[in-house]
Amino acid sequence: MINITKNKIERLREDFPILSRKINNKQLVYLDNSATTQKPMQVIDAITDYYTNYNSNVHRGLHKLSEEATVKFEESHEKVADFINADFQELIFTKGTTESINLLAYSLSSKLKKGDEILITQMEHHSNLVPWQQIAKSFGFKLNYIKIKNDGTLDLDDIKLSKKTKIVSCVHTSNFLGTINPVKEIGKIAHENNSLFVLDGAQSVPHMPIDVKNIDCDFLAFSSHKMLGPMGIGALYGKKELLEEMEPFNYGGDMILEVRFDDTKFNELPWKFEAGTPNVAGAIGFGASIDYLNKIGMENIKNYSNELTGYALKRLSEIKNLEIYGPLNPEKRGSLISFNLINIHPHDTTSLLDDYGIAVRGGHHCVMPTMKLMGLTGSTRASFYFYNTKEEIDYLAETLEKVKGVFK
Ligand code: 7TS
Repeated sequence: MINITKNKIERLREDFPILSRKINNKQLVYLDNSATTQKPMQVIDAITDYYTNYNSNVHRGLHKLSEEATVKFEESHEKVADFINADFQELIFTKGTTESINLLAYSLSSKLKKGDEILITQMEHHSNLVPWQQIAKSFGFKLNYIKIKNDGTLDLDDIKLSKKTKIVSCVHTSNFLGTINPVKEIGKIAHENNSLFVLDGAQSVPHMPIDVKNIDCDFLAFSSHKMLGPMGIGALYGKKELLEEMEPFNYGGDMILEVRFDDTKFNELPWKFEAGTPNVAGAIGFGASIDYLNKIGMENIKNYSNELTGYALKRLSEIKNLEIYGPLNPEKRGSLISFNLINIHPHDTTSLLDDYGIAVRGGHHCVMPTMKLMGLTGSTRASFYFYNTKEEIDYLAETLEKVKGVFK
């Protein structure tokens, strides 16, 4: 395990060639890690190695290449499952968080009755809102929301459950407010009501140690590309007994044990939920990203992330006419800060920062209802990972003063 010091970061940054790029003749300062993280050479090399040396389909060939690809593919499954303390059969590869939640929403819809209720929060990413909203519309379920308080945390006194509430689904770390929700507490409340508890871990799994058994969530969705791995692959964790009872979402090859003209016997977990040729290169890259994160240690990543976020909160709150959204305690927020410069459109702030080589995201961050609730149309968001430095945050703060100067 590596304790993250300034020297160590410099060495780690050498694994990420893109971080030495120049943008507009300026050194790139990449602060858009909530959208996607950069990839180290170890991940890029693992993918290249697969395509160069053992490209083949999995679970079907009896030849050497297919055997090698299958072993590596299944090893990646194992690594990702271990990473969140899940069992091998409980970890399904999907395209990412969005597909994981769609899989769940559609598969669970057959277990619910008309009039049943689903409870989510007012701070969900569209991925954990639209799928529930649309199945509610299609099948006659009711969608309810836990309110947000003025400080950007959830109002736990507002959790209204009834016998009809069958699912509670909640974001772990908000991608806009940064709020880290008390998920163990929410899960306990859900379980006392016999509701299933679903967790959107897209912004938490990359930044802190996650133990699904300790949290006691029934399902957890996350994406590889937000934790050093490739795009187009992610995971859905589900408790074995629940996955066993659920209907598959996709039907086709690889998810079957036996097919007759009149019926089909499905494959065992996790393959029952992985129909068709999977994203083998993606899976192998995902496995390599897990190796890389384990080498640094998730506890180290979490501690450094708190330190960096605390520093950024301090530097940004020194800027006059800059409004920060979400909790101001770095222990209670993930590694991201959404803000606006008063009277300056976030798109202007974001594109002026780009002129200085700073990559941040500006816009509605896929949380349109939350923005509307707060009377906003958008924000600028700086989001960090362990390869970012305090010097980069200083540069962001100095450049924001320059942006303000442009509009004087
Ligand atoms: N849930 C949360 C909390 C997210 O932040 C995101 C992506 C998703 C779900 C969807 O993940 P995907 O990998 O399936 O797309 N969030 C963002 C973001 O904040 N900026 O770009 C993507």
